[in-house]
Amino acid sequence: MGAKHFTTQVAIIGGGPAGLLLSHILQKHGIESIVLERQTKDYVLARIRAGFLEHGTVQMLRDYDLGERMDREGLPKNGGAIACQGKPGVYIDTVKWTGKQMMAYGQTAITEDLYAARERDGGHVINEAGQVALHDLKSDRPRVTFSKDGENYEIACSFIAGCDGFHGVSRQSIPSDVLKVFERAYPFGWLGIMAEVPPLKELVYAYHEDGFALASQRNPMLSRYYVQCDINDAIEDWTDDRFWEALLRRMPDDIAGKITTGPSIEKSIAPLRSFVAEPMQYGALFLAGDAAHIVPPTGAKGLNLAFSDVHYLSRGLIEHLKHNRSHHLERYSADALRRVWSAENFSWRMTKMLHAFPNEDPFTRRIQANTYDLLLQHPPMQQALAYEYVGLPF
Ligand code: RFL
Ligand code: PHB
Repeated sequence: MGAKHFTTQVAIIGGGPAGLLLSHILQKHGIESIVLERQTKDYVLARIRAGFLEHGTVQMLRDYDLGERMDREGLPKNGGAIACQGKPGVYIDTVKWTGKQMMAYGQTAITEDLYAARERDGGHVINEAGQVALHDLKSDRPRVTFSKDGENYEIACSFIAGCDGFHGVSRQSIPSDVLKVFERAYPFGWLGIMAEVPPLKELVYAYHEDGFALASQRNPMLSRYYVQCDINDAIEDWTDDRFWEALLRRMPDDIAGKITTGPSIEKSIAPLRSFVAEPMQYGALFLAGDAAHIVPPTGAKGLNLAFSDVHYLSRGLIEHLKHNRSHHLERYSADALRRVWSAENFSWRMTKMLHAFPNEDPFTRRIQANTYDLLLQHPPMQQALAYEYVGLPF
């Protein structure tokens, strides 16, 4: 049986935050798109990931009428605290150094808001799209084929946005002799838990010789905590008791004393990885978000970076499709990659400063300790960190 046909201007692969936001912005500018998502909506909404938004991300969500619930339920933050075993802590005050606030608001809530907006505005999102394949990327009539409920479909479009995350099909559709990959794996992961207990007032990143720990939050009754774990650990290795014991030991005593513990309602392990694929364009295909790059979560940049890609890509697509100018679309990969590499750099430095690296040689450990001392003793170092943490300008 032949495939059923759709036509649209932009086919968007992946209905995570990047794909949904792109579709929303394009629609605001009168541009049609279809989002193809492999999973069910419930599955996408159940994923628990990032939680800390840069100033520019918050502004972008507000600018596109997506800020209402965030401004009601999100927790504005003036920065975050960094601690290091046996030393005084340092507060990275983004308001003092940059005049800008950040926001604790979970990716889960953002994805809910984006789905709600797509449904309200009649956006075309197809969940449970299987066997997505991209064709004729070097032509001016690229196509996407997929299957759903046993039927085959084809979408004819002008452009394809690959927003399908690290394991998606879009990046893999670019010939390997075109794509350059830059990668670093870290010899540890993060074990994260969610617990229905009041969080600390501030985010706290802590170095300890046993490993990194992070205190974060989602709302006044929902805490998010992480500890560095072995890359080979399984979830079953970590009872709640073991988790809390590790967290409290790794946090400075005065901070540990303020942490409310309780049963976890979610627990998962994420590997840490730095990854960039270049270029972020191949013919009519444009990659955005985790499809093109991964950062270790230490800098809280992953989701923010996905949204900054969407900023550059939507600008280029709107200019091209509405005004027939291709200046920004042609520069998309170069513009997006400049910011991607700055976030990779920041996330890599934060990861190196704050984690216990197995089999570290004593020289490297001294350099690591000194990096923290420099930060602690020199306000300009804090200012520089605050400038990157709050998010570079687009
Ligand atoms: P996503 O969120 O991965 O969304 C991609 C979507 O594409 C779908 N998909 C496909 N659809 C159709 N056909 C295919 N062949 C497809 N293949 C995949 C997927 O089902 C999915 O819905 O990428 P996007 O939109 O670029 O957003 C990026 C962010 O999700 C990501 O950067 C952050 O969540 C990274 N990240 C974290 N970032 C932080 O800043 N702080 C964190 O604490 C944090 N924790 C995490 C994370 C990422 C994790 N992953 C990827 C496993 C924890 C985890 C576990
Ligand atoms: C989170 O709340 O999940 C979070 C916050 C800050 C980070 C990473 C994760 O750097």
